[in-house]
Amino acid sequence: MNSERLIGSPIKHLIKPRPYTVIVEGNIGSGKTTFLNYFQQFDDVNVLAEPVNKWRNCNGYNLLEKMYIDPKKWSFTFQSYVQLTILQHHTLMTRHPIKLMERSIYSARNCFVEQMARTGSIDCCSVSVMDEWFKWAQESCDLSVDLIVYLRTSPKVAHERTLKRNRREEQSVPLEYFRDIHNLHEDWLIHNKFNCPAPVLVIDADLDQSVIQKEYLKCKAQIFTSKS
Ligand code: DGT
Repeated sequence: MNSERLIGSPIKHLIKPRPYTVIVEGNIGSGKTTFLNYFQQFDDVNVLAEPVNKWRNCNGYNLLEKMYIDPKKWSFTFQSYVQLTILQHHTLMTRHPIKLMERSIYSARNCFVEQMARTGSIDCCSVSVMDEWFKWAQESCDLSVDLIVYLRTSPKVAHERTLKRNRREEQSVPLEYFRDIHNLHEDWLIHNKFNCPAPVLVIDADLDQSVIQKEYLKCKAQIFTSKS
């Protein structure tokens, strides 16, 4: 291809047809990782776990920890990095017919940035900058999604599971924060208060590990049927 013709071309015109794309959403501790792990066994599925380890080590800086310790100072920096690393997943090419992603640029904006804005951890100017990046990304890249799997938990269950798993940075995150993040997921995925990029499949993720496998099977059936 003539390289001159690439100048100024939106990235999305250079991208090959994308796979059937599923994003897995839900509160912190709702069981997204377990859900993704279940799908690792299928050859047709490319599973992209959330880049939380990158957020804990960005060239030696633990941005997740900084954000929780001093949200006013670090929220913008943290969210900028979240947005970058999640965009990398959205735009990642794959030979697999199905791409399964943990979280998305949509939950980063509608749930986390929104919570920060409402509680004053991030100022309006910073939100505007995030939104300009968001708009540019939507116009320039193919961020389409075919299905959203919502692992719906009560905030209390999500909070208890998070305490139990003992990720150091999250130990002092209060139940109130889980309520805020839960309510924003509900506003987005159940009450349609924000733009929702795909149909939503809701799973009762309060269910115990021993029972939830049946829910995974239903979900698997829907994903594999829809993609063909
Ligand atoms: P799981 O498997 O459902 O327990 O999922 P987690 O809790 O490992 O993953 P997730 O995405 O709910 O959260 C990882 C950590 O990163 C958690 O402390 C919340 C935080 N986090 C994730 N995405 C964002 C974001 O866009 N902004 C903010 N402020 N925090 C985020």
